[in-house]
Amino acid sequence: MSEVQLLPRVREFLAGPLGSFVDGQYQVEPEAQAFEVVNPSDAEVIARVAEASEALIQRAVAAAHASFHGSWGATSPYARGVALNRLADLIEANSEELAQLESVSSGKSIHLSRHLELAQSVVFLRYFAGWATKINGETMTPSLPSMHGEQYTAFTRREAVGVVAGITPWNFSLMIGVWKIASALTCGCTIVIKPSEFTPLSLLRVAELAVQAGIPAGTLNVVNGRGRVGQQLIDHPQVRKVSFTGSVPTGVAVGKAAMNANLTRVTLELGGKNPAALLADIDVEAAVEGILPATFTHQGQICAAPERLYVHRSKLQAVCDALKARLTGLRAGNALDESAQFGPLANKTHYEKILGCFSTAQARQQVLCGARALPGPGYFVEPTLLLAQGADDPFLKDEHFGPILCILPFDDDEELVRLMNDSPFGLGASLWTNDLSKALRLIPRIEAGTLWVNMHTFLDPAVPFGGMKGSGVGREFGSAFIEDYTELKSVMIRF
Ligand code: TXE
Repeated sequence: MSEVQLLPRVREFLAGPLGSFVDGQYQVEPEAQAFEVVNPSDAEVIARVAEASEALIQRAVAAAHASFHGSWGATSPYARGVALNRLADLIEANSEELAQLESVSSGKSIHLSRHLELAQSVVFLRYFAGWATKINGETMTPSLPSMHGEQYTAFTRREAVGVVAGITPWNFSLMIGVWKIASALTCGCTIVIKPSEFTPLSLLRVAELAVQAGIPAGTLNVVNGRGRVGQQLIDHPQVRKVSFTGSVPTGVAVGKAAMNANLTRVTLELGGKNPAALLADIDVEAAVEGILPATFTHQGQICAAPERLYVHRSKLQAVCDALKARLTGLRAGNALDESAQFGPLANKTHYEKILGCFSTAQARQQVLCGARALPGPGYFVEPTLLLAQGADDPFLKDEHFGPILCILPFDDDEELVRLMNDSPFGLGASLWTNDLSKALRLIPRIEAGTLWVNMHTFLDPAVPFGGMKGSGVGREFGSAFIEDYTELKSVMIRF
């Protein structure tokens, strides 16, 4: 077992004191209530973080508002791009420290923290930095009748919405936070971001690096705490937009609160119940090779990951055998253990939820493999395969957000489309086939914001991402994000 040793500066950071990062500096209110950060790999408390008071939240929004109407608002698009690229460089230069902070608080393997979360955060930042000088309006010629020889012209302007409240979940706290920070700042907005109380650490360091990158104090603020802090952010009259990523129930509550707070703009990236479909012509080994990491990376705690697997009946047995063979015997280990093949669930609450799912599956006798807790002080469970007991099986309906894949056979394409769309969610879906014509005919019929073919779960900054139906409102990435962080102003001129 080769466990990575924490860097001295990581140990020093964890020792605190820790709280929030507001107006260019750490702010730890001595009288504040502190909450504990637990390492999911061994259930040990690794840090204590002071929860932001309402007064500190007010100061954070005031600082963001001042920077929006001051230094950041006066920063040219080119200079915004330069600053974001400098932040990307600093995150890259400090990536090992940030990766360790993510792994000890979220249970993500150190490989995943390094090579996906940190590496991709830098890629996303540089992508968004490139947009800073390309956020434009259009000119148009009105067809108004000229009564006395007058003429008309018109144009649109894309104007930054203002102070953004970002609220993020615990699964990829740094990367999802960076998505919101980069989107907001490249458009000229400023941001107050509230990480999940389970993973409050890495974004504090990102805020500190932003100051080193020359991003003016108050432009990027981090306030830590539980849902109450998020709620107070949304209610603040100077918050013009909320960008939320998290569960469906919380997302609905956030959306309602935003509407009640003077119709604050809101984008919601919520959960899903993502289907993957293996068609009759698949190569079983190749398809299993793709489905396994898509489903079980980060112990299934990825919103876009497949939780339902529809397999053509002719391939069902071969697929089940191949999946079981690959999953049985994976070596679970500490998130800092570079040789571990499987890590812990992110927190005790989620661990207990997943154990409840296992009990249900065992009682229904649908377990093909796994469905047990693993020994050890941390929150470890077995990767699990279930056989659905019909199309209405609850494991095909409810999001569990864990290492559980539920399999159901299908016989023809019409049945497959019905099964894949039979869900209140519509975040992602995938088709696995070598029949391009069939894939292209099925793509328009599947209700999902992202449709992967012979792949699943991968994201790219150039490709918009977001949910249909109950999986969210709005899109991130690509050029789609601009709509959500700017107001479109129309100007008409008579001359
Ligand atoms: O979410 P929660 P979690 C989803 C995933 C899973 C969930 C896991 O499907 O369901 O996120 O993350 C704050 N007002 N996605 O458990 O509980 C809370 O403090 C304002 C989908 O963290 O919803 C935390 O910071 N804020 C996603 C954040 O909301 C409130 C990708 C999320 O908490 C609040 C990743 C309130 N009333 C995970 N209550 C995607 N689609 O991209 C809580 N919070």
